[in-house]
Amino acid sequence: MKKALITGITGQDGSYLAELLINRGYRVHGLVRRVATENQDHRLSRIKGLLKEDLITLHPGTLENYASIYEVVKNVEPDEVYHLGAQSFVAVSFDDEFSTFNTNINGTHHLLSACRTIVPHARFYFAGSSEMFGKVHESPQNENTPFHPRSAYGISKVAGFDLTRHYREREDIKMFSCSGILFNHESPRRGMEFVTRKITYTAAKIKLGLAKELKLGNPEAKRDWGFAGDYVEAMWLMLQQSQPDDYVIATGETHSIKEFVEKTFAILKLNPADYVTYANSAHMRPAEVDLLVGDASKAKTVLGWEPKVKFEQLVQNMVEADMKFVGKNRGW
Ligand code: NDP
Ligand code: GDR
Repeated sequence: MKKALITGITGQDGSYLAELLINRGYRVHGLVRRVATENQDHRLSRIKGLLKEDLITLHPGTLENYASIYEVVKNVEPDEVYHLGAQSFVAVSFDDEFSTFNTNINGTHHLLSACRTIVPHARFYFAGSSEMFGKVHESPQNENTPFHPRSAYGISKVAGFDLTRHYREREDIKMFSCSGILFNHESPRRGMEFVTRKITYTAAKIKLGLAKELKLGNPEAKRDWGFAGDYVEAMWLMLQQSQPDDYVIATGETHSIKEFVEKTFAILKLNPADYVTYANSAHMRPAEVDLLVGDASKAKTVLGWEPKVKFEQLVQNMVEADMKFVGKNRGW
């Protein structure tokens, strides 16, 4: 039985990826921060079902600490490593550059270095991001588009991407290490701080009479939004190829924040003008990425990957899930 190690297993992507790997017959191990185990209903909520059925093994550790990463890799001896753990909120990276770099750059270096020493033949996936394109040099963006990050988060992902490629290209290491350059992907399991989930969750609360307003930042920012369940499949496919490489994963469609709001409120038969305000200073970014849209034709040709869920369906699924979620937790 193949063994996979996932960092970031408690997050949105980690939970979908764990399910996919279990279904494909892997024994799945996950790195978790000790604090996550203190309250099972909070940080472990996305993988609660898997834990109950004893389908995954959790290992305490933090990305910032080489010794703890080394121990986990030594104990698991994984065949495949999916490095998803990160300070993943772009907005926070403007306020806290240091911990973003520490977790995202050092964390990636620690894991690559431990794998190189203990399991040099393991296959390694790094969670790169469309934020690496930042102030885009062309549209749509593909694997050859130059990087121009606009946040500490974006800079940290460029560093992680370069480290991953370096470990692949160094003649004395030659690791099977790949980066996915993933554009935004969402789901009912998306963290509440990200704009899509903030919109669907708050709109559901408004519909059920539990909230009165939704305050947002830049309405004109555009994103290429896909479904997380589709995107974790691409991660797995990258590690099943005969050669390691990097791939853009995207839908090729772009929509503004305002469009996402309008679609959500239309589904709920509400008028957004009655509830939504924009340009709230707390949610504006000091450097914005205005138009991100990906060209995933390499992934289609080489991996045979295509997104199944597109914008309209994604919004519909998230709204329906949040109506159930808010309804169930009424009074929170
Ligand atoms: P989430 O924010 O949902 O999950 C982040 C995960 O990282 C959590 O499990 C979190 O653990 C873990 N983590 C954070 N800091 C540390 C640390 N110091 N040590 C160990 N673990 C840590 O992210 P997503 O699932 O959405 O994204 C997965 C990865 O893909 C991230 O690297 C993200 O940057 C990247 N990405 C995401 C995209 C998206 O649209 N979702 C697009 C492109 C890239 P805890 O539960 O303890 O906080
Ligand atoms: P992003 O996602 O920064 O693209 O990073 P987020 O949902 O936070 O922002 C998307 C866009 O929405 C605008 N926006 C707001 N954003 C938030 N969070 N809250 C608001 O109230 C709000 N109002 C407007 C933002 O300015 C931005 O333009 C996500 C993360 O998953 C990263 O880890 C990942 O690498 C990238 O996607 C690709």
